[in-house]
Amino acid sequence: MSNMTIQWFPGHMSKALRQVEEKLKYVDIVLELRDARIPYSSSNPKISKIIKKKPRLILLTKADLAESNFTKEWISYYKENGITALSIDAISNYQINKIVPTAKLILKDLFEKEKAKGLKARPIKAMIIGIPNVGKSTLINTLVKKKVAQTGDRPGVTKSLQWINIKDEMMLLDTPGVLWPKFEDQKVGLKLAVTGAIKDNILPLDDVVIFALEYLRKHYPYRLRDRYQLEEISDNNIELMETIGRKRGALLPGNKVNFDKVFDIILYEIRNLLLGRLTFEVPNDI
Ligand SMILES: Nc1nc2c(ncn2[C@@H]2O[C@H](COP(=O)(O)OP(=O)(O)O)[C@@H](O)[C@H]2O)c(=O)[nH]1
Ligand SMILES: [Mg+2]
Repeated sequence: MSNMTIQWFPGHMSKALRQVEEKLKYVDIVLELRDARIPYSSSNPKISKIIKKKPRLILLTKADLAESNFTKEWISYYKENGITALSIDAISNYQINKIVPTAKLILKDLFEKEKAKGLKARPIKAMIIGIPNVGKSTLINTLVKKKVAQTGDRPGVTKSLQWINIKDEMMLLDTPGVLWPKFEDQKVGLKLAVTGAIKDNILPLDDVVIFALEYLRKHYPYRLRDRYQLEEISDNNIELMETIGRKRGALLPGNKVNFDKVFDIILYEIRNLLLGRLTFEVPNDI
């Protein structure tokens, strides 16, 4: 592996966590987004400490890109740990309408207590958090499209915060909490890069592509073979990339393989379902 030093700003991470922590007191529940293809690597390891006992719903985003049986495994894994998780796809609207009812179920006790005290029924107050590119804005837009209204000028709602009303049942803080992934662990960084969570110039692209090919060779060999029409899958990464490059005509003058082009082809195809739905980590890995 080549040098994997990452431009890393711990200050950003603590500031982001602090901002989430400050807003926590205004909401009933946190909707924590994680990428269904890498639910562990796309989370922030410090978030559980910050959230403490605040109710939480984990939303596994981009479920359309992940293998559904593994997504189910993750959901069971969270359940075993006392956390409710729901897989969603904010582009095709898959399970979007389950978010509010699931949040209601999680908050059942709280609302029953309020009712017993004679308080009026009220919308759930929620905030969305997650690492960059996990789908926060897309989800907010999808939820908003389902119903109108921007801010909440309701009694008992802090004026300085902006809320988005989702039907009459939920109010969402209009700015999501941005978490930073923790990619000091090489594998975590590589998974974030393969799925496009971090920009392609952050890690050396050859490392990212080699990681992806090794993962595919081990877990999805038949897909590699079919996609690139390989008779056999070479154990040698350079040789494998060369074969793919030649098959695709990614060549430089002198009939040499254009590796930069090969990197782009492979990453594009992985990220855009051309090798099928892919999951890059399962609960057993962690
Ligand atoms: N396939 C798929 N792509 C998604 C989904 N949600 C978001 N995206 C894409 O992921 C990228 C980042 O989404 P965005 O909402 O901007 O992420 P944010 O940085 O967390 O706000 C965009 O290209 C979205 O189109 C999803 O459920 N499925
Ligand atoms: Mg955004």
